[in-house]
Amino acid sequence: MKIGIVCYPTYGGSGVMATELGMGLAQKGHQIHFITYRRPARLTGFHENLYYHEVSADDYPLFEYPPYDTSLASKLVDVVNYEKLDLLHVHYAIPHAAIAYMAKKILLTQGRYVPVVTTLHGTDITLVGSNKAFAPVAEFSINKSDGVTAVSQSLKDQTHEYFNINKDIKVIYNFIDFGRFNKSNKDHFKKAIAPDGEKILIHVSNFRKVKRVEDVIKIFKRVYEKVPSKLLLIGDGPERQSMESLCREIGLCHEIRFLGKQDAVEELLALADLFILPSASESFGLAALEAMACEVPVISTNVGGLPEVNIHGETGFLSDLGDVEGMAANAIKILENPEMLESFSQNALAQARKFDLKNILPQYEQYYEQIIEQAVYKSV
Ligand code: GMT
Repeated sequence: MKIGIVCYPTYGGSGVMATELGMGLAQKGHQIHFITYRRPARLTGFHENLYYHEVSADDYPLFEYPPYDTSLASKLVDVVNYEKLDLLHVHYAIPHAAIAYMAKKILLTQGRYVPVVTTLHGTDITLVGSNKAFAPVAEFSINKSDGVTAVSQSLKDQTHEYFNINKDIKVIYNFIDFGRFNKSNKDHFKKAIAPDGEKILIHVSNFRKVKRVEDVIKIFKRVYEKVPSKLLLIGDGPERQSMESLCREIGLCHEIRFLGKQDAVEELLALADLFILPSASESFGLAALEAMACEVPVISTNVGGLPEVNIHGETGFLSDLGDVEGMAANAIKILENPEMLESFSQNALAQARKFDLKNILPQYEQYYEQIIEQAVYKSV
Protein backbone atom coordinates (compact mmCIF):
# COMPACT_ATOMS: atom_id res chain seq x y z
CA MET A 1 0.00 0.00 0.00
CA LYS A 2 0.99 3.63 -0.46
CA ILE A 3 0.20 5.45 2.77
CA GLY A 4 0.52 9.13 3.70
CA ILE A 5 1.13 9.74 7.42
CA VAL A 6 0.41 13.09 9.06
CA CYS A 7 1.50 13.73 12.65
CA TYR A 8 3.16 16.19 14.98
CA PRO A 9 6.87 15.63 14.42
CA THR A 10 7.78 16.24 18.07
CA TYR A 11 8.77 13.87 20.88
CA GLY A 12 5.08 13.64 21.97
CA GLY A 13 3.53 10.18 22.13
CA SER A 14 1.35 10.59 19.04
CA GLY A 15 4.31 11.64 16.88
CA VAL A 16 6.44 8.81 18.26
CA MET A 17 3.74 6.22 17.55
CA ALA A 18 3.07 7.56 14.05
CA THR A 19 6.77 7.49 13.23
CA GLU A 20 7.33 3.98 14.58
CA LEU A 21 4.25 2.80 12.69
CA GLY A 22 5.51 4.31 9.43
CA MET A 23 8.97 2.81 9.86
CA GLY A 24 7.49 -0.60 10.69
CA LEU A 25 5.19 -0.53 7.65
CA ALA A 26 8.02 0.59 5.36
CA GLN A 27 10.09 -2.34 6.60
CA LYS A 28 7.24 -4.65 5.57
CA GLY A 29 7.39 -3.24 2.04
CA HIS A 30 4.66 -0.60 2.09
CA GLN A 31 5.49 2.80 0.61
CA ILE A 32 5.22 5.38 3.38
CA HIS A 33 5.09 9.16 2.95
CA PHE A 34 5.44 11.36 6.03
CA ILE A 35 3.83 14.76 5.49
CA THR A 36 4.85 16.96 8.41
CA TYR A 37 6.18 20.45 9.16
CA ARG A 38 9.52 19.03 10.37
CA ARG A 39 11.27 15.71 10.08
CA PRO A 40 9.74 13.56 12.86
CA ALA A 41 12.05 13.35 15.89
CA ARG A 42 12.28 9.56 15.79
CA LEU A 43 12.74 9.40 12.01
CA THR A 44 16.51 9.14 11.84
CA GLY A 45 18.72 7.60 9.18
CA PHE A 46 17.76 6.22 5.79
CA HIS A 47 14.88 3.81 5.34
CA GLU A 48 13.93 2.08 2.14
CA ASN A 49 10.31 2.77 1.08
CA LEU A 50 10.10 5.82 3.31
CA TYR A 51 9.67 9.39 2.07
CA TYR A 52 9.41 12.73 3.82
CA HIS A 53 7.51 15.75 2.48
CA GLU A 54 7.96 18.96 4.42
CA VAL A 55 5.04 21.34 4.88
CA SER A 56 6.22 24.93 4.96
CA ALA A 57 3.71 27.40 6.35
CA ASP A 58 4.88 30.48 4.48
CA ASP A 59 4.75 33.74 6.33
CA TYR A 60 3.34 37.03 5.08
CA PRO A 61 3.23 40.35 6.99
CA LEU A 62 -0.57 40.19 7.18
CA PHE A 63 -0.57 36.85 8.99
CA GLU A 64 -0.24 36.96 12.73
CA TYR A 65 -0.18 33.14 12.61
CA PRO A 66 1.19 31.39 9.49
CA PRO A 67 -1.72 29.35 8.02
CA TYR A 68 -0.38 25.82 8.70
CA ASP A 69 -3.79 24.26 8.00
CA THR A 70 -3.97 25.65 4.47
CA SER A 71 -0.36 24.72 3.69
CA LEU A 72 -0.86 21.17 4.97
CA ALA A 73 -4.12 20.69 3.04
CA SER A 74 -2.45 21.90 -0.17
CA LYS A 75 0.54 19.63 0.45
CA LEU A 76 -1.75 16.64 1.01
CA VAL A 77 -3.53 17.29 -2.29
CA ASP A 78 -0.19 17.52 -4.06
CA VAL A 79 1.37 14.39 -2.48
CA VAL A 80 -1.77 12.23 -2.85
CA ASN A 81 -2.02 13.17 -6.53
CA TYR A 82 1.64 12.91 -7.41
CA GLU A 83 2.47 9.80 -5.39
CA LYS A 84 -0.94 8.17 -6.02
CA LEU A 85 -1.49 7.41 -2.35
CA ASP A 86 -4.07 4.78 -1.41
CA LEU A 87 -4.85 6.22 2.02
CA LEU A 88 -4.08 9.05 4.42
CA HIS A 89 -3.53 8.18 8.08
CA VAL A 90 -3.65 11.24 10.33
CA HIS A 91 -2.58 11.16 13.96
CA TYR A 92 -4.13 13.49 16.54
CA ALA A 93 -7.53 14.74 15.44
CA ILE A 94 -6.83 18.44 15.87
CA PRO A 95 -6.35 19.88 13.34
CA HIS A 96 -5.27 16.90 11.23
CA ALA A 97 -8.65 15.21 10.76
CA ALA A 98 -10.21 18.49 9.58
CA ILE A 99 -7.34 19.24 7.21
CA ALA A 100 -7.47 15.74 5.75
CA TYR A 101 -11.22 16.18 5.17
CA MET A 102 -10.57 19.37 3.26
CA ALA A 103 -7.88 17.69 1.15
CA LYS A 104 -10.25 14.79 0.48
CA LYS A 105 -12.95 17.18 -0.74
CA ILE A 106 -10.52 19.00 -3.05
CA LEU A 107 -9.23 15.70 -4.44
CA LEU A 108 -12.80 14.59 -5.09
CA THR A 109 -13.30 17.56 -7.41
CA GLN A 110 -10.26 16.22 -9.30
CA GLY A 111 -11.78 12.74 -9.59
CA ARG A 112 -9.76 11.01 -6.86
CA TYR A 113 -11.18 9.53 -3.63
CA VAL A 114 -8.58 9.19 -0.91
CA PRO A 115 -9.84 7.53 2.27
CA VAL A 116 -8.77 9.01 5.59
CA VAL A 117 -8.05 7.12 8.82
CA THR A 118 -7.85 9.26 11.97
CA THR A 119 -6.13 7.93 15.08
CA LEU A 120 -7.21 9.55 18.34
CA HIS A 121 -4.35 9.77 20.81
CA GLY A 122 -5.68 11.32 23.98
CA THR A 123 -5.44 15.02 24.64
CA ASP A 124 -6.97 15.64 21.19
CA ILE A 125 -10.17 14.34 22.83
CA THR A 126 -9.77 14.74 26.58
CA LEU A 127 -8.22 18.21 26.81
CA VAL A 128 -8.20 19.93 23.47
CA GLY A 129 -11.10 18.26 21.70
CA SER A 130 -13.64 18.85 24.41
CA ASN A 131 -12.70 22.56 24.50
CA LYS A 132 -15.48 24.67 22.96
CA ALA A 133 -12.94 26.41 20.74
CA PHE A 134 -12.34 23.12 18.88
CA ALA A 135 -15.23 20.78 19.67
CA PRO A 136 -17.56 21.29 16.66
CA VAL A 137 -14.72 20.88 14.16
CA ALA A 138 -13.26 17.91 16.05
CA GLU A 139 -16.61 16.10 16.16
CA PHE A 140 -17.42 16.86 12.52
CA SER A 141 -14.05 15.78 11.18
CA ILE A 142 -13.93 12.58 13.24
CA ASN A 143 -17.35 11.67 11.83
CA LYS A 144 -16.16 12.47 8.30
CA SER A 145 -13.10 10.21 8.55
CA ASP A 146 -13.44 6.91 6.68
CA GLY A 147 -11.96 5.07 9.64
CA VAL A 148 -11.28 6.03 13.24
CA THR A 149 -9.01 4.27 15.70
CA ALA A 150 -8.32 4.94 19.38
CA VAL A 151 -5.22 3.86 21.29
CA SER A 152 -7.21 2.34 24.20
CA GLN A 153 -10.71 1.23 25.12
CA SER A 154 -10.84 4.04 27.66
CA LEU A 155 -10.17 6.66 24.96
CA LYS A 156 -12.85 5.12 22.75
CA ASP A 157 -15.35 5.35 25.62
CA GLN A 158 -14.35 8.94 26.41
CA THR A 159 -14.72 9.94 22.76
CA HIS A 160 -18.30 8.62 22.77
CA GLU A 161 -18.92 10.40 26.06
CA TYR A 162 -17.71 13.81 24.85
CA PHE A 163 -18.92 13.72 21.25
CA ASN A 164 -21.75 12.48 19.11
CA ILE A 165 -19.84 9.96 17.04
CA ASN A 166 -21.82 8.13 14.40
CA LYS A 167 -19.26 5.52 13.44
CA ASP A 168 -17.48 2.60 14.96
CA ILE A 169 -14.17 3.45 16.60
CA LYS A 170 -11.68 0.60 16.39
CA VAL A 171 -9.32 0.14 19.31
CA ILE A 172 -5.78 -0.52 18.12
CA TYR A 173 -3.41 -0.31 21.05
CA ASN A 174 -0.11 1.49 20.98
CA PHE A 175 2.86 -0.80 20.52
CA ILE A 176 6.49 -1.32 21.41
CA ASP A 177 9.52 -2.28 19.35
CA PHE A 178 11.45 -4.86 21.38
CA GLY A 179 14.35 -4.50 18.98
CA ARG A 180 14.91 -1.16 20.62
CA PHE A 181 13.31 -1.34 24.08
CA ASN A 182 14.77 -4.15 26.16
CA LYS A 183 16.78 -4.63 29.34
CA SER A 184 20.31 -4.13 28.08
CA ASN A 185 23.22 -4.21 30.48
CA LYS A 186 24.05 -0.64 31.47
CA ASP A 187 25.90 -1.34 34.73
CA HIS A 188 28.59 1.24 33.97
CA PHE A 189 25.91 3.98 33.67
CA LYS A 190 24.21 2.67 36.79
CA LYS A 191 27.42 2.96 38.81
CA ALA A 192 27.88 6.54 37.66
CA ILE A 193 24.36 7.54 38.70
CA ALA A 194 24.00 5.42 41.83
CA PRO A 195 27.57 4.71 43.03
CA ASP A 196 26.45 3.21 46.35
CA GLY A 197 23.87 0.89 44.85
CA GLU A 198 20.97 3.28 45.42
CA LYS A 199 17.64 2.40 43.75
CA ILE A 200 16.88 4.40 40.60
CA LEU A 201 13.43 5.88 40.04
CA ILE A 202 12.65 7.37 36.64
CA HIS A 203 10.00 9.57 35.02
CA VAL A 204 9.76 10.45 31.33
CA SER A 205 7.34 13.07 30.01
CA ASN A 206 6.84 16.34 28.20
CA PHE A 207 6.64 18.19 31.53
CA ARG A 208 3.13 19.46 30.90
CA LYS A 209 0.80 20.11 33.84
CA VAL A 210 -1.19 16.97 33.01
CA LYS A 211 1.90 14.84 33.86
CA ARG A 212 2.01 16.14 37.47
CA VAL A 213 5.79 16.10 37.73
CA GLU A 214 5.35 17.80 41.09
CA ASP A 215 3.78 14.56 42.37
CA VAL A 216 6.77 12.61 41.03
CA ILE A 217 9.09 14.75 43.15
CA LYS A 218 6.83 14.51 46.21
CA ILE A 219 6.66 10.71 45.84
CA PHE A 220 10.44 10.55 45.48
CA LYS A 221 10.95 12.65 48.63
CA ARG A 222 8.96 10.11 50.65
CA VAL A 223 10.75 7.15 49.05
CA TYR A 224 14.16 8.75 49.63
CA GLU A 225 13.42 9.10 53.35
CA LYS A 226 13.08 5.28 53.58
CA VAL A 227 15.17 3.82 50.74
CA PRO A 228 18.53 5.14 49.47
CA SER A 229 17.57 6.26 45.98
CA LYS A 230 18.05 8.61 43.04
CA LEU A 231 15.50 10.13 40.67
CA LEU A 232 16.06 10.65 36.94
CA LEU A 233 13.75 13.09 35.18
CA ILE A 234 13.77 12.78 31.39
CA GLY A 235 12.13 15.24 29.01
CA ASP A 236 11.41 18.91 28.89
CA GLY A 237 8.43 21.23 28.79
CA PRO A 238 6.61 24.11 30.44
CA GLU A 239 6.86 22.78 34.02
CA ARG A 240 10.59 22.11 34.03
CA GLN A 241 11.72 25.42 35.51
CA SER A 242 9.32 25.31 38.44
CA MET A 243 10.22 21.66 39.09
CA GLU A 244 13.90 22.59 39.33
CA SER A 245 12.91 25.27 41.85
CA LEU A 246 10.91 22.72 43.84
CA CYS A 247 13.94 20.40 44.04
CA ARG A 248 16.00 23.30 45.43
CA GLU A 249 13.31 24.17 47.96
CA ILE A 250 13.17 20.63 49.33
CA GLY A 251 16.97 20.31 49.25
CA LEU A 252 17.14 17.23 47.02
CA CYS A 253 19.03 18.65 44.05
CA HIS A 254 21.86 16.15 44.42
CA GLU A 255 19.54 13.18 44.36
CA ILE A 256 17.39 14.35 41.43
CA ARG A 257 18.85 14.72 37.95
CA PHE A 258 17.12 16.57 35.13
CA LEU A 259 18.45 15.00 31.95
CA GLY A 260 16.29 16.89 29.42
CA LYS A 261 15.26 15.39 26.10
CA GLN A 262 17.08 12.15 25.37
CA ASP A 263 17.25 10.24 22.09
CA ALA A 264 18.31 6.94 23.66
CA VAL A 265 15.69 6.85 26.42
CA GLU A 266 15.81 3.02 26.38
CA GLU A 267 19.38 3.11 27.76
CA LEU A 268 18.20 5.07 30.80
CA LEU A 269 15.11 2.91 31.29
CA ALA A 270 17.33 -0.16 31.25
CA LEU A 271 19.08 0.93 34.45
CA ALA A 272 15.95 2.00 36.37
CA ASP A 273 14.22 0.08 39.17
CA LEU A 274 10.85 1.85 39.11
CA PHE A 275 8.92 4.10 36.73
CA ILE A 276 6.66 6.83 38.16
CA LEU A 277 3.68 8.15 36.16
CA PRO A 278 1.19 10.09 38.34
CA SER A 279 -0.64 11.73 35.36
CA ALA A 280 -3.99 13.48 35.68
CA SER A 281 -5.02 12.06 32.31
CA GLU A 282 -3.42 9.43 30.10
CA SER A 283 -5.17 7.76 27.19
CA PHE A 284 -2.62 4.96 27.14
CA GLY A 285 0.71 5.81 28.76
CA LEU A 286 3.28 4.93 26.12
CA ALA A 287 6.07 6.00 28.46
CA ALA A 288 4.94 3.33 30.95
CA LEU A 289 4.90 0.66 28.22
CA GLU A 290 8.45 1.61 27.17
CA ALA A 291 9.56 1.20 30.79
CA MET A 292 7.79 -2.16 31.12
CA ALA A 293 9.50 -3.47 27.97
CA CYS A 294 12.77 -2.69 29.79
CA GLU A 295 11.50 -4.75 32.78
CA VAL A 296 10.73 -1.73 34.95
CA PRO A 297 7.56 -1.93 37.13
CA VAL A 298 5.26 1.10 37.16
CA ILE A 299 3.74 3.22 39.91
CA SER A 300 0.92 5.20 38.32
CA THR A 301 -2.50 6.70 38.71
CA ASN A 302 -5.54 4.71 37.65
CA VAL A 303 -6.77 7.28 35.12
CA GLY A 304 -7.78 6.78 31.47
CA GLY A 305 -6.11 3.87 29.72
CA LEU A 306 -3.42 3.27 32.36
CA PRO A 307 -5.24 0.27 33.92
CA GLU A 308 -5.20 -1.36 30.45
CA VAL A 309 -1.39 -1.15 30.45
CA ASN A 310 -0.26 -1.29 34.10
CA ILE A 311 -1.89 -4.18 35.94
CA HIS A 312 -2.45 -3.44 39.64
CA GLY A 313 -0.53 -5.81 41.91
CA GLU A 314 1.24 -7.50 38.97
CA THR A 315 3.24 -5.07 36.87
CA GLY A 316 3.12 -2.26 39.43
CA PHE A 317 0.46 -0.44 41.39
CA LEU A 318 -2.36 1.97 40.53
CA SER A 319 -3.56 4.76 42.84
CA ASP A 320 -6.13 7.52 42.71
CA LEU A 321 -5.12 10.81 41.16
CA GLY A 322 -3.15 12.93 43.65
CA ASP A 323 -2.66 10.10 46.16
CA VAL A 324 1.01 10.89 46.69
CA GLU A 325 1.13 9.00 50.00
CA GLY A 326 -0.33 5.86 48.43
CA MET A 327 1.99 5.96 45.44
CA ALA A 328 5.03 6.51 47.70
CA ALA A 329 3.96 3.62 49.98
CA ASN A 330 3.59 1.33 46.95
CA ALA A 331 6.99 2.36 45.61
CA ILE A 332 8.61 1.65 48.98
CA LYS A 333 6.82 -1.71 49.19
CA ILE A 334 8.33 -2.84 45.87
CA LEU A 335 11.79 -1.39 46.45
CA GLU A 336 12.16 -2.92 49.91
CA ASN A 337 11.18 -6.38 48.73
CA PRO A 338 13.70 -7.85 46.23
CA GLU A 339 11.45 -10.82 45.38
CA MET A 340 8.51 -8.58 44.64
CA LEU A 341 10.71 -6.29 42.55
CA GLU A 342 11.96 -9.24 40.51
CA SER A 343 8.53 -10.77 39.94
CA PHE A 344 6.97 -7.39 39.05
CA SER A 345 9.82 -6.77 36.58
CA GLN A 346 9.13 -10.10 34.87
CA ASN A 347 5.36 -9.47 34.86
CA ALA A 348 5.98 -6.02 33.35
CA LEU A 349 7.95 -7.61 30.52
CA ALA A 350 5.25 -10.26 29.92
CA GLN A 351 2.52 -7.61 29.84
CA ALA A 352 4.58 -5.42 27.46
CA ARG A 353 4.86 -8.37 25.07
CA LYS A 354 1.09 -8.14 24.47
CA PHE A 355 1.78 -4.79 22.80
CA ASP A 356 4.60 -6.07 20.59
CA LEU A 357 4.86 -4.16 17.32
CA LYS A 358 4.77 -7.52 15.53
CA ASN A 359 1.21 -8.12 16.76
CA ILE A 360 -0.13 -4.58 16.34
CA LEU A 361 1.20 -3.75 12.85
CA PRO A 362 -0.93 -6.41 11.13
CA GLN A 363 -4.01 -4.90 12.81
CA TYR A 364 -3.29 -1.58 11.10
CA GLU A 365 -2.61 -3.32 7.77
CA GLN A 366 -5.93 -5.19 7.94
CA TYR A 367 -7.77 -2.03 8.91
CA TYR A 368 -6.24 -0.07 6.00
CA GLU A 369 -7.22 -2.83 3.59
CA GLN A 370 -10.78 -2.77 4.88
CA ILE A 371 -11.04 1.04 4.61
CA ILE A 372 -9.50 1.10 1.12
CA GLU A 373 -11.93 -1.60 -0.03
CA GLN A 374 -14.90 0.38 1.32
CA ALA A 375 -13.58 3.53 -0.38
CA VAL A 376 -13.69 1.82 -3.77
CA TYR A 377 -17.49 1.60 -3.36
CA LYS A 378 -17.74 5.21 -2.17
CA SER A 379 -15.85 6.51 -5.17
CA VAL A 380 -18.03 4.85 -7.82
O1 GMT B 1 -0.25 14.67 26.00
C1 GMT B 1 0.70 13.94 25.76
O2 GMT B 1 1.26 13.23 26.58
C2 GMT B 1 1.17 13.84 24.36
C3 GMT B 1 0.19 13.06 23.60
C4 GMT B 1 0.52 13.09 22.17
O3 GMT B 1 -0.38 12.93 21.41
O4 GMT B 1 1.63 13.34 21.74
O5 GMT B 1 0.15 11.75 24.22
C5 GMT B 1 -1.05 11.04 24.12
O6 GMT B 1 -0.78 10.06 23.13
C6 GMT B 1 0.15 9.03 23.50
C7 GMT B 1 0.34 8.11 22.30
O7 GMT B 1 -0.85 7.54 21.88
C8 GMT B 1 -0.41 8.27 24.72
O8 GMT B 1 0.47 7.24 25.10
C9 GMT B 1 -0.56 9.28 25.87
O9 GMT B 1 -1.15 8.60 26.97
C10 GMT B 1 -1.45 10.43 25.45
N1 GMT B 1 -1.42 11.46 26.51
C11 GMT B 1 -2.50 11.77 27.22
O10 GMT B 1 -3.59 11.24 27.06
C12 GMT B 1 -2.29 12.81 28.26
